Amino acid sequence: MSAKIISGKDVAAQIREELRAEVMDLTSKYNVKPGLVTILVGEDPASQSYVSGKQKTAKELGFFSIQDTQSADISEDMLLSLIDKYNHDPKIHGILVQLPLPKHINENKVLYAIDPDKDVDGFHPVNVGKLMIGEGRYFPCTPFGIQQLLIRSGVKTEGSEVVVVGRSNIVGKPISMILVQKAAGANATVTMCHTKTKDIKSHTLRADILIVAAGRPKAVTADMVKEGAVVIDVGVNRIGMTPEGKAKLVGDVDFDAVKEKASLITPVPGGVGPMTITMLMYNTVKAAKFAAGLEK
Ligand code: L34
Repeated sequence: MSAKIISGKDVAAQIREELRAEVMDLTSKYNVKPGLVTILVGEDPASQSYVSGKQKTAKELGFFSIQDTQSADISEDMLLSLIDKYNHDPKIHGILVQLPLPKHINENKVLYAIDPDKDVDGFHPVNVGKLMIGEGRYFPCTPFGIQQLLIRSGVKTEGSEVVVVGRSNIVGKPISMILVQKAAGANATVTMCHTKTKDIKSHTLRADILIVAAGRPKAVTADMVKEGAVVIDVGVNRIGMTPEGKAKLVGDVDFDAVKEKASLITPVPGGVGPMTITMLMYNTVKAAKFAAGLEK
C-alpha cells in the first residue's frame, strides 16, 4: 500500500480560515481583538523561523501582535519582569516564550511566571494538571495540532491502539494525555515509548496510530510499522546541506519507506509544523474570548 499524505498545511489553512472569520466577528461585534506576544530570547535560527511564522499568522488573522526579541544574555529576573508586564497588559491575551531558552535561565521558572489564563502554550503546571483531569483550557499547540489532524482526516481514535515514541513535556506526554481522555477525538489506548523501552518495535508494530516525537532522523523505519497504520511524524531535524547551501529538513520517520506501508502519513515539512502555529492562534482566540467573558 502507498500512503495518502495528510497535508498539515491544508488542514492548518482550513482552521485559519475559520479563525479569521471568528476574529472578524469578535472585533466587529464585541470590539475584542486577540492579542499575542511572542518572546524570543537569543538568535537561534530555527526559533527565529518558528516565531516569525507565528507573528506572520497572527497578523494575517487580524490579531494585535507583538514580537519581543531579547538578547541571549538577558537575566532571568529581567525576563520574569517582562512576563509580569505582559501578564498585566489588557491588550495581550496570550504570552508565548519560545523554547529552548539559554542555559543560564531556568525554563520552568519562566513558564510558571506566565498567568495561566494567558498561557496559550499550555505549559503552565495549572494547565498541564487540568489537561490531565480532563478540564484543560489550553492544550499544548503541537499535540493539539496532532489531534486536529487526526479528527479532520477522519481517523478514528476511539478504541485505537496509539503508540507514542517520545516522552517530552511538549509533545509525547501531552499527546498521550489528550488521546487517552474520555472525549470525542480521543478514547484511545495509549502506549508511551522512550529511550529506556525494551524492544520498541514490539510496541510500534501494534500501533493503529503511530506518533513519533523522538528527535532523531529515521528513529522509525518501515520494519517498525504495521501495514495500514496512520503515521504522524513530529520530528524537525536539520541535516546535511542541499546544493543551494541550505540544511534539509527531515522528520523522525523514514518517510519514503514508511509511506509504502502506512495508510496515512504526515510529511516534514508541511505536516505537524504548520498545525503547531495554527493551534497557537486557536488558543489565543480562546484566551481573548475568555478575557471578554465570552467563554467560560
Ligand atoms: N514555547 N516553544 C514554545 N512553544 C512551541 O510550540 C514551540 N515549538 C517547538 C519548539 N519550541 C517551542 C514550536 O513552535 C517546535 N515548534 C515548531 C513550530 C513551527 C514549525 C516547527 C516547529 C514549522 O513551522 N515547521 C515547518 C517548517 C519550518 C522550517 O522550514 O523551518 C513545517 O512545515 O514543518
